[in-house]
Amino acid sequence: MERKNQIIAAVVIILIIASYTFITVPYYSSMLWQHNRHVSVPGIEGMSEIERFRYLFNNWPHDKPKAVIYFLLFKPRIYSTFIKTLKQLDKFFIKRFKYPVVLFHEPDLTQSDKEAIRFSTSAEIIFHEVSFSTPDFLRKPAEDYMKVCPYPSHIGYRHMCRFHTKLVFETEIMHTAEWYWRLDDDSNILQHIDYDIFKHMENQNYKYGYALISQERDDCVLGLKNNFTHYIKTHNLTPTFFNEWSWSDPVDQIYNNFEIASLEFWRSSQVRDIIEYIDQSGGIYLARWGDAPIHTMIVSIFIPRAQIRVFTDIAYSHQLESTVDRNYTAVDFIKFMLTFTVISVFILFLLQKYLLKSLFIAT
Ligand SMILES: Nc1nc2c(ncn2[C@@H]2O[C@H](COP(=O)(O)OP(=O)(O)OP(=O)(O)O)[C@@H](O)[C@H]2O)c(=O)[nH]1
Ligand SMILES: [Mg+2]
Repeated sequence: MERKNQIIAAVVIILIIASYTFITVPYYSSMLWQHNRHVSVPGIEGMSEIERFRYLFNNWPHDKPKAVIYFLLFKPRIYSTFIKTLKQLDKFFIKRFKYPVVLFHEPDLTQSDKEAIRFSTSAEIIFHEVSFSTPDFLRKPAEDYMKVCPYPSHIGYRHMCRFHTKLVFETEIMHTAEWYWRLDDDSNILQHIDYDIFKHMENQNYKYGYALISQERDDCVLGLKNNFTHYIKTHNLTPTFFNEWSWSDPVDQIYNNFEIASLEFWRSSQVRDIIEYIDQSGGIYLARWGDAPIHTMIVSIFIPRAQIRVFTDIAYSHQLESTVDRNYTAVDFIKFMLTFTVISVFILFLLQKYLLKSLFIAT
């Protein structure tokens, strides 16, 4: 019996060490490897973030699109969500195609948060601070409108919607770059992307790209379509596909947590003008219009379908929506089996050692 216990204990220890080695060591060693590989451009130390960005694009290969990937960071989700997303993006796209990642963040981001983010990726990271406040033209106090479409109920969400709708395009970075790919901290790139999506957009004369369509709640777009319709009429516009789109029951929206687009488009005077009109109406705060339905409407007014690329070939997911059936890889399966086995053997070992023994003694 003594000998049997020793054998079981040895097996358990070996399995624990094996699973640790198999899962944890590669994880940390890849982090170290990536960190050491982080390319620091000579002479760039001491530059501000925006100077580093300018330097990068001033020395950009002439045949490569001036493109950035951008996120808006939300401090409470950096460690739980964002870093995992960034690692996936790094592994499946940036390592090969090397585009900079711009991280817009509020003032609460600390130096150690920045270091942790840089440490987790091989990507060239540019931090860009933004401060949010309700616009001056909004006269009503927040408590008067936060009950309209309170999903979610924090005002930061409305600031975020205004940022993606309008403010992001007013930053110097977005004035310098030609293309952007917006992702959210909960955007998952699930497999390798084996072509340069920005070059693809440029070569095929696309202006806008997305991966998924989702549905917005009717009570979160109150008055939005009417505002756009009014603008279309008063400006005598002929929309490309605005009139064919489903704007109610349900409201379809381009799920712009994955959005690739030409910045020339968003910087054009006609687009800036319509964004200004929508912004000034106050609906982003008063009715919680999301950036997704707003962008969808703008795109459906100005861009022909032929210039829109739907990236269903990229394995992407956000919340429950996905371009692929979630299929788990062989490595995921082995990791699961190994963890399951270790835990089961450990429980059996404890049962055998303590519970059965005490039962035996009791009887
Ligand atoms: N700085 C800042 N960023 C935010 C805030 N709320 C959301 N974000 C960011 O904006 C992006 C979209 O936020 P989500 O909460 O995922 O919004 P959503 O995709 O409409 O909602 P879900 O369907 O629940 O994912 C994410 O990258 C967040 O990090 C906020 O209050 N402040
Ligand atoms: Mg989200």
